[in-house]
Amino acid sequence: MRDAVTTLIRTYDNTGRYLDQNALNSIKSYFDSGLDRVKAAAVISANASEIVKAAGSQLFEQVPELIRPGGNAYTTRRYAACLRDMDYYLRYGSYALVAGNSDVLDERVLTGLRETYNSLGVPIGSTVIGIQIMKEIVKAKVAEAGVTDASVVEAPFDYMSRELSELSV
Ligand SMILES: CCC1=C(C)/C(=C/C2=NC(=C\c3[nH]c(/C=C4\NC(=O)[C@H](C)[C@H]4CC)c(C)c3CCC(=O)O)/C(CCC(=O)O)=C2C)NC1=O
Repeated sequence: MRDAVTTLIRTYDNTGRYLDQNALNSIKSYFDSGLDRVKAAAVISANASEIVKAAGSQLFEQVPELIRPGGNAYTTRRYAACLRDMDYYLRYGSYALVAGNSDVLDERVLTGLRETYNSLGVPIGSTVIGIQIMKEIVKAKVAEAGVTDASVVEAPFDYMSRELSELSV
């Protein structure tokens, strides 16, 4: 599991180079956004269950067939599994936010996920809608908490969405 700094150092060490201007700029932007990323993670931690619940309600409002008979989130067990998955995306998203790097998402969340979802008939498009709804809720809460550039919270949610929807099996 790596963060922005260890990833960069690994890249430069692999070719025996000193950190150049590009590297230093990217480290600087990691530190410059650090306080905002930590604040955002604190907002997520303090509001996690509320965020997941709100995102679930919005998702089922937007795609009501998910919770109708025949829908993938129909039955209490599958409804709960869906919200649990949303909670995973939120929690690991907060780790990636702090790390400034998506490595933890690849390692702990995304590997093999498409295959699992496909074999269980979990709709990936709707899952991505859920992740995006969660991103918007987090952005609003983070902005309320005084983070001026709420765009820092986008990266992990967009990464999960992209990887889930585009990686071919
Ligand atoms: C930490 C990393 C991690 C992830 C990401 C994870 C996902 C994950 N989601 C699963 C199931 C599931 N996932 C969903 C999710 C949904 N259904 C919908 O219609 C919605 C679109 C969506 C919610 C947004 C559902 C309903 C199931 C149960 C499917 C079934 O058993 O039929 C399963 C199968 C095993 C199980 O039911 O627990 C896994 C492994 N597990 C992990 O350990």
